[in-house]
Amino acid sequence: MKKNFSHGQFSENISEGKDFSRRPGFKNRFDKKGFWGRVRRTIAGSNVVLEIIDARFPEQTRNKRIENIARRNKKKVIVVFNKVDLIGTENARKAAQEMDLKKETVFVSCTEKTGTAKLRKAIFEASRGKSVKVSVVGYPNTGKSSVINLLKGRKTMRTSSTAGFTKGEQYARVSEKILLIDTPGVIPLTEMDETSLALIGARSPGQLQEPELAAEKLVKLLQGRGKEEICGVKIKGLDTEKAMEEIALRKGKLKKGGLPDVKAASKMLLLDWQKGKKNL
Ligand SMILES: Nc1nc2c(ncn2[C@@H]2O[C@H](COP(=O)(O)OP(=O)(O)OP(=O)(O)O)[C@@H](O)[C@H]2O)c(=O)[nH]1
Ligand SMILES: [Mg+2]
Repeated sequence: MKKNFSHGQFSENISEGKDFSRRPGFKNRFDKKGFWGRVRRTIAGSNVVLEIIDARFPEQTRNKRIENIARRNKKKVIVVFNKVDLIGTENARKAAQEMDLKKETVFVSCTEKTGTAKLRKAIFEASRGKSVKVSVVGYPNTGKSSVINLLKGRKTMRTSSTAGFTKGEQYARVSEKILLIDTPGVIPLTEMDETSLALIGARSPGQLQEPELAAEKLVKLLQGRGKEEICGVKIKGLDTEKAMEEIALRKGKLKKGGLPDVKAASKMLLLDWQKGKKNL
């Protein structure tokens, strides 16, 4: 297959800020078949790659396959630790130091709008001030569309806590010289189980077979991080199953007969976690 890639080849589906994938009849070019080919072509057709990772789980949301594709295509990668507001920039920096990254790293928060100038500078330096196309890639829900909005200074791309929200590539010009390409999240093809995917936000609670398991794992994780209560329920030292029942009762998630609806409470808790609610 021809590997050449030019803007024109897919421009019928792309224009700035418009999500054509939502129009009836749109054929999703990022369907599983050919997915990696698509990622490869997007990267090959850009000059710089922004790999967006979730600062809370840098190792798990980093994608070495993307980095390898970029290296083979001789494209510079800037690793963006996003959502630093949820763990603190210093902790994110420490985590970065412990990783074998050897790449440019930038720390940003899209909600608190921090790190923008450094990110712009990194892109400018990577392109040596020339006009660039920047592909923005990463796992579902890491904040790719949000980072574009951050650079743009306003909401151009639609964002959502639903994993896999962006369906096709979309362009956004953030300055005379910088053109960004938003892409759908990279579907992790690794052996990661659904619980782990839920915790890193790559699978939405509604898509889980067993949200209860993921919610219990989350409670355990938060206990391990020294959190004392969730939704007003003291979780310190509490069995995770019991904790979820208490949370269901506290949040009024009840089945007929007043029994706690743990499944509903689990989905609610996971959604708050994936949205990056501050109190979790
Ligand atoms: N707390 C916090 N939440 C963020 C930040 N950036 C993004 N989010 C939230 O993370 C969720 C996902 O953001 P998106 O920008 O839609 O992520 P995406 O990578 O484009 O997701 P897909 O298109 O589904 O692959 C949304 O609920 C955002 O509000 C951040 O810096 N801090
Ligand atoms: Mg998106």
